[in-house]
Amino acid sequence: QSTSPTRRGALIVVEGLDRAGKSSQCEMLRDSLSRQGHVVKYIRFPDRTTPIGKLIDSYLRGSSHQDDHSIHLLFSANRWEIAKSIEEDIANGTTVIVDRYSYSGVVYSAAKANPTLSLEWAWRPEIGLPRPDICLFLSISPEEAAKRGGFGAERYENGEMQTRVRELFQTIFEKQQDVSIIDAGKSIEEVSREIRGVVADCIARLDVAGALRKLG
Ligand code: ADP
Ligand code: 2DT
Ligand code: MG
Repeated sequence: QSTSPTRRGALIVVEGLDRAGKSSQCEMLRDSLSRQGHVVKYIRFPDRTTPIGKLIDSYLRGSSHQDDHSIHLLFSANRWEIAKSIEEDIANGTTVIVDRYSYSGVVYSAAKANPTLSLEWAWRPEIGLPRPDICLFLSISPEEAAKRGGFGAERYENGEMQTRVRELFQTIFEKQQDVSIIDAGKSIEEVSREIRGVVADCIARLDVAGALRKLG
């Protein structure tokens, strides 16, 4: 029987515009880490399966209306309701890959240009959530993303919103630590290779004795 303490998992977040390739890359990363023997979970926000997630889903599909602040707090609450299980998984050695997180949370809300919904206001409810060990920003212009298929029918899926979201992602990631900006305009295979390299470095540098940190 080994008596060495469990090596903690890594918290890996993937962010970017709609059609930047997040979900494709999360799946490829999950498969690649699994093949290397890691225990891996792939989750996404919003998690539309919970009661709060169902309110969010209805809002995104345009079936219900919400005040901008109210829906913002529901997106945040949807992370808080899953935060403890993420922390437990990480502590038990599972690496968790997260498709969208607090960064989408603040930029989509702030992109609405509501005078009382600034980036600073939007960030407050995120403080204290598990802090990613690495955030991969899949950087692509709205024009390049548009070439990957037309807009869907959901709220936010329009050119004007995507352009503002893109600008705000750039604003917040300039100041954020532990962010790796990936050129998402390259081929799926090239992007995947770059991500695997960044994640391997992150896992190698992980302070396995140290607990997961918190967003501040
Ligand atoms: P997201 O989750 O960011 O919205 P997806 O992974 O669902 O993006 O990809 C959106 C579409 O673009 C899919 O049809 C996918 O096959 C395609 N795609 C993803 N990455 C690339 C890439 N690097 N080059 C070209 N097409 C891509
Ligand atoms: P997808 O399920 O296609 O990724 O779209 N969003 C997401 C927010 O406005 N706030 C958040 O906190 C999160 C996680 C981005 C989900 C849409 O919801 C937006 C696109
Ligand atoms: Mg996706």
